[in-house]
This record gives sequence, structure tokens and C-alpha cells, in this order.
Amino acid sequence: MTTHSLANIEAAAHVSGKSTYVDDLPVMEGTLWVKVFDARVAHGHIRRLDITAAAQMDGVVKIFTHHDIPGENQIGGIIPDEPLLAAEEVHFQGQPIALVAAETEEQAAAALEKIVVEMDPLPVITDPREAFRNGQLLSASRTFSKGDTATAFASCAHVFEGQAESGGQEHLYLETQGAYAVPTEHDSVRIFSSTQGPTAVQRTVARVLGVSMNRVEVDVARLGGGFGGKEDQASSWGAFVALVAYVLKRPAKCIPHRMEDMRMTGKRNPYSSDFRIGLDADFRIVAYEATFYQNGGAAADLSPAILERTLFHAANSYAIPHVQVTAHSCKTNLPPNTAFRGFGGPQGKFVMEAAIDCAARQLGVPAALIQEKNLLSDGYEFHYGQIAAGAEARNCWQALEKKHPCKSVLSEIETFNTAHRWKKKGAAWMPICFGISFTNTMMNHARALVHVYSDGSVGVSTGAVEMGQGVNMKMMQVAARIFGISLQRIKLETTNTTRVANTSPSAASATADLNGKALSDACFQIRSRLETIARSALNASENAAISLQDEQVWLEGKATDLSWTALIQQAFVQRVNLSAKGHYATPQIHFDKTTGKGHPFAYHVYGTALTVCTVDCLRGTYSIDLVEVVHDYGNSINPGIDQGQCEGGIVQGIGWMTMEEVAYNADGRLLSNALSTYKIPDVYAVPQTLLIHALETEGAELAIFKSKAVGEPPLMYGIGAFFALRNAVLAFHPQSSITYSAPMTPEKVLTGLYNKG
Ligand code: LUZ
Ligand code: MOS
Repeated sequence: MTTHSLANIEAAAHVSGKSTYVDDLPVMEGTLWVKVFDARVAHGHIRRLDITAAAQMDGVVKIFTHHDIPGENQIGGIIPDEPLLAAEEVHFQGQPIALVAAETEEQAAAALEKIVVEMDPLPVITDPREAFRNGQLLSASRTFSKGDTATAFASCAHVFEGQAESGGQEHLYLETQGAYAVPTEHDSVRIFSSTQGPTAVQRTVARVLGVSMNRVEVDVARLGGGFGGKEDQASSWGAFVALVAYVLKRPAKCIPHRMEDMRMTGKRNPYSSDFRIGLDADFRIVAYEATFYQNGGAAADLSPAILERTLFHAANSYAIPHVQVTAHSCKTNLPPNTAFRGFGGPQGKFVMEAAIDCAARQLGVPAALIQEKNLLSDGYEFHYGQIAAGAEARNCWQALEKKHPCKSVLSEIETFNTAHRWKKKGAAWMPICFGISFTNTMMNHARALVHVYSDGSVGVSTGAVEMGQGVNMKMMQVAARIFGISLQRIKLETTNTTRVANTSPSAASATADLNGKALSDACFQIRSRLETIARSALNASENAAISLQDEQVWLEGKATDLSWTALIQQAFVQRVNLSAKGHYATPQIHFDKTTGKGHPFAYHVYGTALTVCTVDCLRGTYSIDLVEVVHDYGNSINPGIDQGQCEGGIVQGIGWMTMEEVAYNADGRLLSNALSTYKIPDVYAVPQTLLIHALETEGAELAIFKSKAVGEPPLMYGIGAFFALRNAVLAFHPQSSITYSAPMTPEKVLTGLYNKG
């Protein structure tokens, strides 16, 4: 197929404004607008909540508090610790307390101003280490270990320790959260939701309304971005509108404005961590210990699972005989932090890289020397028990080394830095290794529903949610390849819980694999029925080899004149079932949470990035000159989409590491509450040269058509930008006391250049 025929079918509609999102749905007559009244203190006891004045405002139909919830006032996905609407206490600024349902959005907004709440303030904690000292944990602390670090450290030639901090990250999906609910017959409700997890919304709404799940239908056309922010946190918006629609029997719509979304929703979990690294005289890493203090916010949300992935990825792509890593999920008075592309993996890897950098500086060798020497290879036993297979860590590194030998990059930079007094360059290498599968084994399954219509057109439904990542295109390619027909014959339907039930969220980079394999199961079922029809139509023997290609039936490797449409017509006339339901559950994976050992991942994705930057040492400003990557796509089914995912991930990772600074004050108020105070990468922040090379490999058997998952891993290349900048600062001011504290904002660069050391 030509590259053009593989262009994302959604792209033209996106860029011409034709794609529709929740807020674009035609509004039904009688629709109510819902606005959320949220807490303005981060921790407090609700002494009095007075809604009488607000309820009398023009256009207001009803004000909802926790008293109006027919089912359970509970939305916690993993741990039941989060009310939909605060009852006695509030635990973060932005926590929903009441809902206004009014005839217009303006009337709802006006009524919000008339709600009176009196609070008795309680102590506010925003720092995870302080929460930990107070014993405030969201879930049980976890430790993964391998070997015996205690005795191993005693034998090490070199031992270094330190602290590393990584910040939060606002998802900033282009489309904010939101949902639209319509009451339907039989005590039911239909919800159009901007969610990565249609089933999560369905389950939460059923719980809040006190109805069974079959009364709740969730439909998702596409998302204007999710990035993890809509894996769990779309559920409350679905529940708000469902509650109003169910109680008042009128359609209800809620779309928060950008500042409301930023204030009320959680972000990437910030982490504060301690590390200890031990090396032998030959710079082999012998032992590694880390303790992670995860800032979970006021409720568990997905933090316990994120914390687990931090532990899985704590040693990045390095082979280390003795590892002990511990993580604490700390409860603070911030909005519940949540999934964000990488899901705790980036936070774990950042600390590992800080430890290596710390060792390299003190040993006076390039970090790249330690990194390269310690890359894992096949047969390595990860600290969680899985044995590495198809490990491309060394292949990716070496392929990049061929393009840019580490020695010459470093010597060119040294030459530049000697020649320039007020400009300094820095470089860093960033290898990655990311496990593909939900770490919760039970979530690794998917379903699909395929209809071939009597005219030969095909309708495909899966549990995959399109959020700009191009999964719909990949699903179409799967069906087109198995049926041997053109993409134009296939329509991707919305993701809908009544067509495809019990979905896992579109997350964990696993969506195309899981849903694509379920879809291929369904397509193969139909194809095998069609092959029987084709044999009899062609008077071929029972064992004759039939294939479908270029919209024709092929017999023993030769095209016949039986076309796809004629074949479908014959099958229909012969009353053959032209629909199928597919299912897939990742084989071979297992994990024992009590021992912390098993084989949790279908496979791993590898790669290496080189980042080069230039710092303006008078201003503290900088540019990223180059990011060059060798990435392990496996055998990509759509190189254009995969490269787009890679580029987007890298820029998003650079944003997290260098410029995006989520700031709360001591009262737990979000200071970076709009795009004027929260800086995300723009076109000028994109590396001046961004080159991504595909590693030549066979691909992984458990990936869809051996095309490896690509959603999250590339984000972690962005970590290289932090260390490249840090190296440039230290080239100017070798005694700088600059710490391992991300993001490396221009402010931190500037103070790093001129601190007392
Ligand atoms: N979500 C989840 C995820 O529930 N489990 C995971 O392991 C995961 N990994 C990455 C992103 N989202
Ligand atoms: Mo995600 S962090 O794959 O929702």
C-alpha cells in the first residue's frame, strides 16, 4: 500500500473542523445546562451549605447536593474513597460540592454565585513527604526487590546517593472534559462522553444512580485528546449529567470551561524520591535502591496503579543484579492526581537517570558510558521476575551510536563550549524500556463486533477510543487486510457500551494490540465462513487454498473472477452469518502481587534518544537543537501514525521536563490555572531537528501484526532534555548547586548558572 492510502482517515475532517466532539452534538429540546459548584478551600468541614437563593434564580430547575444522589455517592475507581459531591468535608480546592441545572449556561453560572458555603478550615498539606510523615497514605506502600541490595552495597567500589523531584503535568487535551446525557425509556440513560473509558463511565454512573449497568449506555465518537486525563476522571462529568437527566427526565449537558477543567481535575503525579546507586570498579551498576513519595492528591483515583508502574520501570533499561524499590502513595489536599501518558513509568525512569548522572559526575565520566555499559539484553531477569526477550536496548543504542558516535558528540560540544563564553551546549542520551500490557493482568482483554452488510460494506465496532492517536485507522487496516478489501468499504463505528461491553480503557499503549487482536478474531471467523462459500462457488476441493485480496477471491494463489461483493451476496443468499463478535485476552501474562514477581508484560518497547541543547548563559533561555532517536516500532502497520505518536510524545515529554510547571500555593490553590500561567510547548519549543529512525526488527508476536505499541514510550525520550540542559548549565558553572528538580524551567536554568555553588 502506498503511504498516501495509509493517511489517517480522520485527519482531513480534523483540520477542516468537520470532526465532531461532545460539545458539537446537536442540542435536543429541553436540554439543561449543568454547572459545578466547587470548593474554594483545600481542606475543611462544611458547616453550612445554603442553596435557597440560588434555587430561586431565573431559569434554575434544581440544585443538586449529595442528598439528591439516588445511588451511592462514590466514584472511586480502585479504592472507594471519593464522593461525587462532597458531603461533610472537602479535601481539595476544586472538589465538587453541588450542581446547578438551569435552562441556559448563563443562568446556571449566575446561580453558582448565589450558593453560600461556610467552612471550618482544616490543615492543608500539599507536600507528599509531609503527608507521609503524618501517616497519610492513599494505599498500602509497595516494595519490589531482587537480589540483596544491603550486602551488595557493602561490596561496591562506588556508592552515591541523592534526591530527585519531578513535577506534575496538566493534560491540556484540546477538548476539555464533558458529557451530555439523555434520559431513555425503562429508567435508563444514554451518555455521550469524552472518555477513554466508556465502561468506567458506565460503571460509575450505574453506581451513582443505583441502577444496573444495562440501564446505562455510553457512546464515544472521539476525543480531542486524553493523555490519561480521561481514563478515570471523565467519570464524574458523566455522572453529573446522568444524575440530572435521570432525576429531572430531561437531557443535560456539562462542558467545563478551560479554567474550571484545570482547577477541578488531577494531573500527572509529582514525585519526590531518594536514590542510592552502587557501582563496581568497572562502572557496572551492582545495586540500586529508590524510595518514591508519590503526590497522590486527595483521593486514590489511579494512583495505586501508577505507583506500581513506577516500580516496574524504576530501573529503566538497565541490567542490575540487586534492586530494591519502594513507593508510597501520599494523600495531600490537591485534586486527585491521575493517569498521564507513561503512567508512573516516566517518574521512575527520571530517578534512575538522576542516579546515573550523579554517579557519572562524581566519577568524572560521561553518563553515557555508564548507561551504555549497563544496558540489558535477552535473558536478563527484570526485578519483577520477567525474563527479557526480544530486547532491543543495545541494538537501539548501537544504531544511534553509528549515526552519532558518543565520543565525537561530546568532543564537538566541548569545542563549542570552549569557544563560546556566553553560550553552552549540553547533550544527553536517554534509553527507554517500557512494558506493554496493563499491569493489572485482569484488564488485558478486549472485544469487537463486525458486521458485513449485504452490499459488501463493513461496520466495525471495538472497545478502542479514538483520541487523536489514530487507532480507528489501525482498526480499519486490520479489517481491510483480513478481508482483502479497500479501506473505503469499512466504517469505524463509535465506541459504544451496548455494542461492545466490558471494555478496558484506551490506555497503557495497549489499545491497538488488544482491540486489533479482538477485531482480527472476529474478521477471521467471518472469513472462514466466506472461504467455505467461495470453495463451493468455485467448485474447489475442501482443502483448496482460498484467499481474499484486492477485492477478489483467490484460488491456489491465482485471482478468480469472483469478487468480494459477489461473494458476500452469495453468502447472504445462502443465509450465512455475516456478523461476528471477537474476543482477545493477552496470553502468557501473569503477576503475583504478593511476591512482586511474574510475567506482567506481553513485550517491551525499546529505544534511545540523543538530545542536544544550547543555553543562553546571560538570559537562562535555551533551545533544543536536536533530538535524534532510534525507536523500536517492531513491524509498523502505519509508519505515518507511529511517527506522529513518537514526535508528539517526545515534545510532550520535553514539555514535562523543561517548561510545564504545575504550581499550587500553600493553601492548595492552583496558581498555574490558565494558559497564561501554564506554559506548554509551542512550535518554537519543538527541537530544531527531530529525527526518528526505525530500528529494523521482526516485531513482537503479541503486538497487532507485529507492530509494537507506540502511545506512551516515546514520551520518556523527553527526559533527555532535562539532563542535556543540566549539562549545559554545569559547563558554564561547574560548581553550580543545581539539583535534580524537574522541570528545568528557564528560571531554574538562570539560577543554576549563577548560584553560589
Ligand atoms: N492504566 C491502567 C494505564 O489502568 N493500568 C496500566 O498499567 C496503565 N499503564 C499505562 C497507562 N495507563
Ligand atoms: Mo493512559 S496514561 O495510557 O490513560
